[in-house]
Amino acid sequence: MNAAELQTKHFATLCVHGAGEADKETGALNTPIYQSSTFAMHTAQEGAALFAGEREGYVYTRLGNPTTAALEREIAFLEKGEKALALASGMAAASTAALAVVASGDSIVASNCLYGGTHKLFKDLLPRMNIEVIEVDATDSKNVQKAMQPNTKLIYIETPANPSLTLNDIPAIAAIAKKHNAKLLVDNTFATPYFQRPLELGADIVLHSATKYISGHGDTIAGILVGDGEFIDCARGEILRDLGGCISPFNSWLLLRGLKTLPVRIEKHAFNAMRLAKYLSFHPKVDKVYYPGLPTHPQHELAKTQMSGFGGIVAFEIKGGRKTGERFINNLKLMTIAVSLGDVDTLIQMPSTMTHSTYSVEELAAAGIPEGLVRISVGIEHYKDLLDDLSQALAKV
Ligand code: LCS
Repeated sequence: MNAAELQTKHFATLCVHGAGEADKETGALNTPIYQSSTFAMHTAQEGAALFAGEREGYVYTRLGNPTTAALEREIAFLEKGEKALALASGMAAASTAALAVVASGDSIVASNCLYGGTHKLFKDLLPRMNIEVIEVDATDSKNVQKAMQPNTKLIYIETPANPSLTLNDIPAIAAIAKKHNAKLLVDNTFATPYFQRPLELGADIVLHSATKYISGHGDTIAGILVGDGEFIDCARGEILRDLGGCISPFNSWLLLRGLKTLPVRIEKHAFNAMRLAKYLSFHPKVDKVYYPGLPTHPQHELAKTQMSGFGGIVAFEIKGGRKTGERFINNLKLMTIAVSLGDVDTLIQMPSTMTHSTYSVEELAAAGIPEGLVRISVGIEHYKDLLDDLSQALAKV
């Protein structure tokens, strides 16, 4: 089936069938791993034409690779974008995207609740390059509007956000970006294109830490950007080319494999997450549960309009705060204490001292991340075994 016909099919079918292209030479249904750093040229003139951009083709894997290109075609297809760029990590994607859009003297308006690594990039490295980052509570789009400056070129949000699970209104913020001639980037790591497609909602750029649900198995670090041709060509040709954060062909292949099972995995993650969220919300030792699928979530209505499911991450506050939270975590038997998320295994951690330890006490408070918050990346085990583990560990605190 060709790509145009496939576009009329359901998302799960698109994931399995990819962008509709079997290997032209061999018919191999799975894209081979082109584990080659360089590509032979037939003549010196061909090499010159490739470097001059007068001819298309592979030159060197930092600049492009057939396995990576298959991944990029597929993710662009799933996110409904023109082009995609795969990179070595989500952070390589974040820094590459920022530098493709802003330069010294420009500013970025960003959500004040982002993955701790992205927050650090915005707080430390970009300001050293004379790029100002203004962080606001983007759960209220009016704060984004108020923060916009004449030199603002990029709005950067994460929805649902890590780890507070707060949402940002993508269409409303896209309208602000458009009015100010800025680009809107949405980190779509938590939702995946299965539950949310920001480009269809007006965003300009989508970012993934593909380390998470796209890989799905906890065996790869990778990042992806999706956007229009001009942006992706700039990100590849002017930023990745110089900074060098390219993905390996093997990791691209792992992501291609991961994408095939994304729909079944994410459905199961979300099914399990809802059960854990409900259980925790009735538990006497739990103060508050953060999950966009619960009607008590302050943006549950927004979640229903811009997402088609609520994802696999649940956070909660245990009565007694950080010390009790630590004791609870230490008593778990099945869940693994680990950062990262989106793996088939359930992973649990405390953002304030781990993934978001780059935040100051004041920044944690502004971002709505209590010191004792516990974040669970709910895996695809049987949910009853996960509930049993929560129950026995909560009984011990
Ligand atoms: N964006 C989000 C939403 C993330 O959660 C992460 C990593 C990144 C970007 C960066 O991606 P990476 O370079 O790690 O592929 N989040 C992590 C987390 O919550 N625990 O460990 C890493």
